Amino acid sequence: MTTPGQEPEDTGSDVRTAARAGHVLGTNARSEDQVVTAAPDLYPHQWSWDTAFIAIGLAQMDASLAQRNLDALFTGQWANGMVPHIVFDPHARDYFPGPERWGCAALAASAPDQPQTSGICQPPLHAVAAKAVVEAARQQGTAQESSARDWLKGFYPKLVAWHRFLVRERVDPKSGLVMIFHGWESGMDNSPRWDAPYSAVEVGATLPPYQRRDTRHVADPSMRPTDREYDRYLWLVEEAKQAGYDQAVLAESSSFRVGDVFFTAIFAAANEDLADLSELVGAAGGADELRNWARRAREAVQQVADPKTGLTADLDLRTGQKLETETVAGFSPLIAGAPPEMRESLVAELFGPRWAGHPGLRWPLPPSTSPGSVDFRPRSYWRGPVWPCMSWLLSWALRRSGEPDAAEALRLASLKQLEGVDFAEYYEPFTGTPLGSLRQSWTAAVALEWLCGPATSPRQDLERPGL
Ligand code: 2M8
Repeated sequence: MTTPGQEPEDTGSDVRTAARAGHVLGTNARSEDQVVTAAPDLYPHQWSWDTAFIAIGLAQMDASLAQRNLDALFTGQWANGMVPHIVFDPHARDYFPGPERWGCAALAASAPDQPQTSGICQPPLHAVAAKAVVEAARQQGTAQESSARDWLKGFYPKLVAWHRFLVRERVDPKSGLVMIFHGWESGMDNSPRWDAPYSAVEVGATLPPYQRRDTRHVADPSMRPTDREYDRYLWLVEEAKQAGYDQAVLAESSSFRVGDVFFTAIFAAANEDLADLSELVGAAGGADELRNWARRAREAVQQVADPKTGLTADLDLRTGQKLETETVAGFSPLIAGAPPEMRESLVAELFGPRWAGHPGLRWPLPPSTSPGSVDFRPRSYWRGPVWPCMSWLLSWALRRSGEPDAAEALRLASLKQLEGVDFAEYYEPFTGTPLGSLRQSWTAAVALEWLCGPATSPRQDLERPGL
């Protein structure tokens, strides 16, 4: 592990990394509106949580550009408050499943006609992004700060509507965890977390034929989910369509219904940040409700934590089974907030031999699945590779919950990982080889935040009471 507080030896390489990251975000931006897509070939649209990460990175350079990206995503927000997981660009056709397959505008009363969107959601990191944007604007001068505050007045109610959707439609009353109806909603599509619930999904004979496009954009198809997995992903889309994307129907009928602990942890953190923002827009009256949602989400996360390690499990809501897999999502209490003893044991676990302290790793960073697990596959997507966006989320959470040394260790190791190589979607843990999409926007964005954001100049206003 890197010694806490240690500076990267070669600051010139940091400047080069920051310049390369800015370049990737610039070339991934659409020329007409400066909206940054998730990746040029593999993901040529706006993805929901990718956009939150992208905004956090862009904000370090230009807060108004970050605002524009969040605004563009929210043009796809549904009337029921849901922020869909993809907002489609009508000019980019080379992605499957595209808008025709989802059919949202025709099937769901709350879906917008334009822009076209998918019919499911992803983890709600957007309030965290909005807070980061406002804080970055404050550092950029009085004019930027005042324009960010004006922007927030319009954006804040959209965030509240999004969070209210989750509380109304998705919080499982019994466990308090956020329910998801598709593994894509977790953002960790083929993670071993979902192996058991997916094994019960029976693909119907009426699944319309389809042609995958994703495998064409990677060097080796084994980096992507298998065809069998894809059949199930597409079948769940058919089920959602049959339900007319009605959330109450899906909560009863979907053959994939899981309490997602990591989604819930992000929801806890996002509610805290939204409560902080409420004061800035003169809506402090709403803060109590938001902090209450945060508390409930935090408690739900802690409820599924192992008493010894603090590592969490997801919950299969169809069977009541606890899904105990060794994935990076196990560190959810670090994101949601945890009592000091739980935090300490999770930090020890994080840098221990089953995770970032595994002796074979190229860089001391947590892989998406523990190398000690039977489910570990070093090159296969969410089943083993290291994802910089996850390392960032953990380092951000550690920084704000009073673990600056651990946060700094992840930051420094990640900057080493990204030095002189592509901003890939994910990295092989033992060799450091870049895998998947090689110009992935959120990877470039988190590099910018690590290099230009508050971690490089600790600020008082990042101290968070109450966690
Ligand atoms: C991946 O998911 C999409 C489906 O939503 C795909 O494989 O086609 C995931 O890594 C997800 O977390 C991410 O938001 C998306 C775009 O980067 O790609």
